[in-house]
Amino acid sequence: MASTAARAAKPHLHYMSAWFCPFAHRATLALEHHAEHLTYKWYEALGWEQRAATDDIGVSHENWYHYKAPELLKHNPLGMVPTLIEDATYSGVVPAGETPRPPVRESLVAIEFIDELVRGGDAPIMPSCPYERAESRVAADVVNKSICSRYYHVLVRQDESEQRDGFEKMVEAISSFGDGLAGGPFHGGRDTPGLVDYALFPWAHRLPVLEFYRGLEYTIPANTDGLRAYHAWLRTMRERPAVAKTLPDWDDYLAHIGRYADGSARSKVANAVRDGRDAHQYDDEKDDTSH
Ligand SMILES: N[C@@H](CCC(=O)N[C@@H](CS)C(=O)NCC(=O)O)C(=O)O
Repeated sequence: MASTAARAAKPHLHYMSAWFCPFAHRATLALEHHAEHLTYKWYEALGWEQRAATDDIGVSHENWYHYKAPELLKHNPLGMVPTLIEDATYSGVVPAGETPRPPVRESLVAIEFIDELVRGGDAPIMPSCPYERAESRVAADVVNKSICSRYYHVLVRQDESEQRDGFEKMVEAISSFGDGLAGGPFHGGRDTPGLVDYALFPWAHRLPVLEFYRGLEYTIPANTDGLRAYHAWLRTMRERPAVAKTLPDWDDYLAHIGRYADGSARSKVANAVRDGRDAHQYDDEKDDTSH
């Protein structure tokens, strides 16, 4: 009985993350959103090293993951962050009669999982209505494919016309997201951030990277109602204390993402985009960086 009670207490998670990773940032936002209702331990689980170029990519080097934390690989052999592991499973002290629980992976799933784990806490991330939940999931998927994936397209593809085309399509999608704020402050007209806001924010925050690496003509414009609403949303999101504390150091991030901007990064996402696919179309085997 005592051990069952321990599992039901305030959840404690082991969080495989990486400071630069916008996918992991989604999980961090959800964890901080519900920080009063759970605790977590952060593991910096990925590291990069420079190697000689294997393709003609215009630079003499490539950047590969040389390090994946043993804890990450033990619990998620795919070696992807974010990965969340429950405390009992991580420590191997699973209550008698119970079984270890599977790791939680995939950033959009992680947001929903964290919300469910604390039963929505004081301000649920997911709507209570099943129809609205379904709609949120579809909207988050649209944001992921039409905005987040295009960030990698503009960075990793080295052909200027491809970069421009990806950027223009991304701006259209951002304008649609702004329309979906429906008067705001958050997606769907909500008072507190939900799945779609957290799905997009890590990339929205990072988009000024494009101005730095591609030029001022890659600034997100404010020439439609939707885009103006988007900019207001972004300011509101950044000002929330639970969001502000999750932001990576900007100079460090700029240096990190330079690997994507010169096409030299070799991650699953970067490999897919180098190969001409969208970032969300990476293949866990074909694009794996460990071989
Ligand atoms: N679809 C995954 C993508 C996560 C992802 O690409 N994470 C990167 C770090 S930003 C990673 O773990 N890469 C390891 C690799 O490519 O081997 C999600 O949404 O969680």
